[in-house]
Amino acid sequence: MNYSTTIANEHFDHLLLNAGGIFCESVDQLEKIQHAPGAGAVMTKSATAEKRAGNPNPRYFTYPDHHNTINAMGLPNLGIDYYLDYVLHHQLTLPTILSVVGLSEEEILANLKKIQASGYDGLIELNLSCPNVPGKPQIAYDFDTTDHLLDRIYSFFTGHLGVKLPPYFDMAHFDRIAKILNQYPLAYVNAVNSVGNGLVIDPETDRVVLMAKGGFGGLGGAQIKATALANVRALRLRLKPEIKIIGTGGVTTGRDVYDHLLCGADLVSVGSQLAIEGPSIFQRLEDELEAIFAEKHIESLDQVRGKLKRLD
Ligand code: RRO
Repeated sequence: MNYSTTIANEHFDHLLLNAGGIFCESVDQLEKIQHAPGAGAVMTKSATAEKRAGNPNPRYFTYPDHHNTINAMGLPNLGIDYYLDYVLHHQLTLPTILSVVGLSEEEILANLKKIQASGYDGLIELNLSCPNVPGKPQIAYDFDTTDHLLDRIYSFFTGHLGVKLPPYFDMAHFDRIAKILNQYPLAYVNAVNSVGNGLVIDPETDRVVLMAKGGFGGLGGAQIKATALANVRALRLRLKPEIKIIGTGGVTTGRDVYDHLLCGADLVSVGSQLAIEGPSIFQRLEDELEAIFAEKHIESLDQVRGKLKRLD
């Protein structure tokens, strides 16, 4: 299959990439994705202005079923200068997306100003949905704040920006966020971040499995697939066509990638299952996707992308 896909000025030869937070904190990890067969792009860990240690351990838990996770990492990262240096000065094999975040509006704006001043011309992802910093709400659940922030950003910013969104659960919220995003020249949206503030209990000890936040954390893996697909689909039906979509959530098989495509995803990222299996997962998923295309006699991505069928 020809997987050729374009977002803004970036060209992708494969559809899959690592989801934010997974295999992307250090250059060593990032390089493993750069060289993973079947990978189409690399996402860096969301960077704050200064490096952060994150929340105390345990802060990441894989369910015994090996397909689901909960995390309260708390934004551990090596700081914007580290990741900016990586995308500017390393020999990158794949298109690489520089993810940024901030603990305040001013920090976000300062990070974007720094990136713009550096001359970096690649894709940037603004994480509006980190669920795990104690006392800091997920920005994109506050529609007015999101609109105001994007307005401030686009008063000076000329780069290629995408936004990482939290999952929405109400049709009125899909309408509201799409209307806001459609006002801006965004390159893409990435839907979805982990499903915030779930709670997992260890049946042997009757305790939570994460140290921070009393055990509350972001859910990932197979359990969030239906929520992720709903968000990709709902956004694709509402966003202007220039805004592309990275589908994230619940990908453990080639069929899951196929379903994200049906809902309208341009690229698909893999989080929990990448952490479980390692970077060899990209080739497995692409091979499984190829098998589905062969079985259905599909010859081009256009026959699948956004082509979900309704019953009426
Ligand atoms: O670092 C984290 O705790 C984290 C982040 Br920034 C995010 O965007 N999503 C997530 O599940 N964890």
